[in-house]
Amino acid sequence: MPLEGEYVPSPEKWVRDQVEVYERTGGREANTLPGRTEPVVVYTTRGARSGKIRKFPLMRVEHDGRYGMVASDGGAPKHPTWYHNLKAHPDEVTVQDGERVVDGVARELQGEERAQWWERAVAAFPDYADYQERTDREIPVFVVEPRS
Ligand code: F42
Repeated sequence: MPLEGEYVPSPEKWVRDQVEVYERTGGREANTLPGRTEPVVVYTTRGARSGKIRKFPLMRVEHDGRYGMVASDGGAPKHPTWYHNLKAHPDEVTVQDGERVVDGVARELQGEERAQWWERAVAAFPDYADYQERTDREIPVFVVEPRS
């Protein structure tokens, strides 16, 4: 079930355009990071304060039907806003992977489990390792598990 509420597109034009084309074409277009070959998926979450619907692409980190979300924001000094939104509403997340849309529950990972998903993330998108070098914060990683 899609999340209900008012959708507010990202203030970043490249992000909102990618979401719009990806959703419109079922992931046949706008399905990589611009200028790269690695695939993306599109997440839908709820704003922590506004309660409004937020959508954004992340690199596709998939394993056995579960999805890893890496809050790298290119190695920025602060966590992206969606990190806080997801912590506030972990049970309101969908992931669109091509034409497949999965309702899930997100969980921030720690320790061994984070290390395992971090390895998968870097295998999917090697630049994550450079992003970690650029910032003092430990880049958060979530797993999204489909609702049964
Ligand atoms: N970002 C990543 O972190 N990791 C990736 O792997 C990644 C890949 C990627 C691929 C393609 C692409 O187009 C973008 C990609 N990005 C990736 C960028 C990602 O999509 C996000 O744009 C980025 O992580 C920044 O996330 P952000 O949530 O900080 O976005 C900002 C620009 C934003 O949307 N700000 C809104 C605003 O209006 O300022 C936030 C609004 C919001 O969520 N408000 C909350 C609410 O309740 O509604 C309250 C906020 C509060 O202050 O409490």
